[in-house]
Amino acid sequence: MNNDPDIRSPTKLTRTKQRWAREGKFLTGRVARPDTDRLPPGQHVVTDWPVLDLGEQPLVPHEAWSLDVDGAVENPTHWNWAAFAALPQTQRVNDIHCVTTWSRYDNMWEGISTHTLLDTVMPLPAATFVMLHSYDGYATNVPFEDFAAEDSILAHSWQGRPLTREHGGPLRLVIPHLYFWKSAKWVKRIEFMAGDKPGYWELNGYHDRGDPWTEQRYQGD
Ligand SMILES: Nc1nc2c(c(=O)[nH]1)N[C@H]1C(S)=C(S)[C@@H](COP(=O)(O)O)O[C@H]1N2
Ligand SMILES: [Mo]
Repeated sequence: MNNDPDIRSPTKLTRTKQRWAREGKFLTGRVARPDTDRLPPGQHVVTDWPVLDLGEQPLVPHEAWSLDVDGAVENPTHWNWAAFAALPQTQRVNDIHCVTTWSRYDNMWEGISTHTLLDTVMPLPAATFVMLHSYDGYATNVPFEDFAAEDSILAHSWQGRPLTREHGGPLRLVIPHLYFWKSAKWVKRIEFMAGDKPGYWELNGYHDRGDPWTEQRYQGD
């Protein structure tokens, strides 16, 4: 007979792991939770706004800009800037967390909520993941639920001013509850997928989902 409690009682082990997950007992061993803490484990606050990308910052004037939304949707849609900017506008204020350990509080975004986009393109039930494609060749994948989350926004403005080119203007995605590499700058195409596929950083060692609260920094975390 095996008296190892973990083997004898797998449900107890599972419960313990779930409790650790709830309490945020992860890589750093620090406890941080989104409902009681503001800073995820291993992060520090900055007041400037660092620029991170692959080194190419595409210049996309409004006249040359367009957005295609396709894949597993009922209503594939192509927008030019005027049509996209005419969609209902929303604001979000949130904190962003980069995997390189900086976090920036109280960013005010203005743009189109992902809900508004979803209302138009009507994703099929098969659409479980979303790939963001950008003008610089960057791509990143996110689960459908994260893309559709209440805090996600396709932003054209930050702190009341148009998003600068270096930060992804004319339009970037912001999914504040995931590490910032998921927030694609210079978005040009949004592809709804019937399964998961890695994007640029996900192919290069980063975690597939990237939840800062559980320190999903790298593959295997
Ligand atoms: N198109 C595109 N989007 C991108 C990137 C990129 O290289 N290209 N880098 C990502 C990474 S790693 C981070 S941390 C954030 C940085 O955004 P910022 O430069 O506005 O701070 O953008 C993300 N979105
Ligand atoms: Mo990043």
